Amino acid sequence: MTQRIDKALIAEQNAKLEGYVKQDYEALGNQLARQGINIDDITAKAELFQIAVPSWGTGTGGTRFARFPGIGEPRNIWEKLEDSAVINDLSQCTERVSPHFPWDKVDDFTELKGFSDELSLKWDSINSNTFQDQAGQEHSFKYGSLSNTSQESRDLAIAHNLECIEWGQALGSKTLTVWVGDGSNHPGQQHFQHAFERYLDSMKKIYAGLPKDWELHIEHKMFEPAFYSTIIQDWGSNILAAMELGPQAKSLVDLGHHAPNVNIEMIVSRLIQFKKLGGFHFNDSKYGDDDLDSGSLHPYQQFLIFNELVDAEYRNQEGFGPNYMLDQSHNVTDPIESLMNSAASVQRSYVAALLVDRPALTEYQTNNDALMASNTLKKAFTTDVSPILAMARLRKGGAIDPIATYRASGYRQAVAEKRPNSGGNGSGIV
Ligand code: PSV
Ligand code: MN
Repeated sequence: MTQRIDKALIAEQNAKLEGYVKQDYEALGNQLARQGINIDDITAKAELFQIAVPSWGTGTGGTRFARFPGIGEPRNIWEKLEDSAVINDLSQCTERVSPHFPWDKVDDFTELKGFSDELSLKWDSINSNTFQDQAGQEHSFKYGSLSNTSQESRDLAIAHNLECIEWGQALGSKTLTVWVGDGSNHPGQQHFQHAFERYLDSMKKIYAGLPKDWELHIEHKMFEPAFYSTIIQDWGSNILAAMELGPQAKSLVDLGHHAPNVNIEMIVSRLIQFKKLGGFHFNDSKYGDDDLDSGSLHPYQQFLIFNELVDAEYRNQEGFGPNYMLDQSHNVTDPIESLMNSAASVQRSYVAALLVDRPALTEYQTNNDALMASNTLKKAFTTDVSPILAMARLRKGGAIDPIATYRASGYRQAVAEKRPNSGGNGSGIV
């Protein structure tokens, strides 16, 4: 039987905190009213906010060195969905799950869709995987997939992306995200232009198979697994490829995939301007693609990205509507807890960005008042919007305190009994 969090437990836990939340909400409401902001308008927007959970994020991650599996890890997509339902039941902002194929491949996609419907979950972008060989694979991806010098390997990679679209259609998804590990490890190993031409040629074949109401998201990454050059290493190559393919192709920004200190919010602005912002993979990082929990290290950067996104929403920017998703690796925490925390952290950045006084900011920018422009952003960022987030969850039937309620439910221990340790403690990055 599907393991769920009892609604009565959520209500019981909420009852302990509801009085305090209402007091804090009222106090914040008064504070915002002085700025001409109606708190209920902001809460209504917070209630609409959605960020997808990556199916692979529900398992414990690892590094190149080792992986230390947690108890009760999901062993297949059915169990990953079970965990995702718990995350959404408590957080009320993660109704979509993003699958990764062939990791999540099943024999019967209609059955899978039926199960996700039962759990009130929907499907986000489909992620293809041509960065590793599958058992018995005839033509290897060792030297690349969509840009491989071998036509046979390229054809295999193209065919896989096309089957991903088919499976996605069965699930009701509308986006294919392509991230490839193609690149080189030695200077001179690869002819940059020819490799990029082969990549574009393959992508054109995938684009041709895209249904009219779908988008193709291209994800760039600076390095890893290739350590010298990567075919789509930055947003420059990314947008070039997206422009070459056509309007249904857009760029996806994974926060961990840039060089240190890169101004990601400015990249976001550029992509918005040219109608090429497809979506995000949120995570945080200190050194590279660390896949730390979103907002755990650079909450101001996350807020500044949302400042651009809310600004685009505010200006009704044409062609704007990116997908939001988490993509992080939980090596030392319970993935369910990390995903709930991270979803709330991203939602917090969104809500705080809604508080920015945009007419005032425009005025300061026009008058070159750098200090006050910066203070306008800081004022919104430093406002503690926790009561809005808690109220949004409460109004939607979620948990005021998702982590405490989750811990009180004993869910992890309960599933641990049904899901014996997979024993998969070899290395592996997810
Ligand atoms: C690559 O590092 C990445 O960010 C891509 O989104 C992959 O699909 C995902 O991680 C899987 O591990
Ligand atoms: Mn990613």
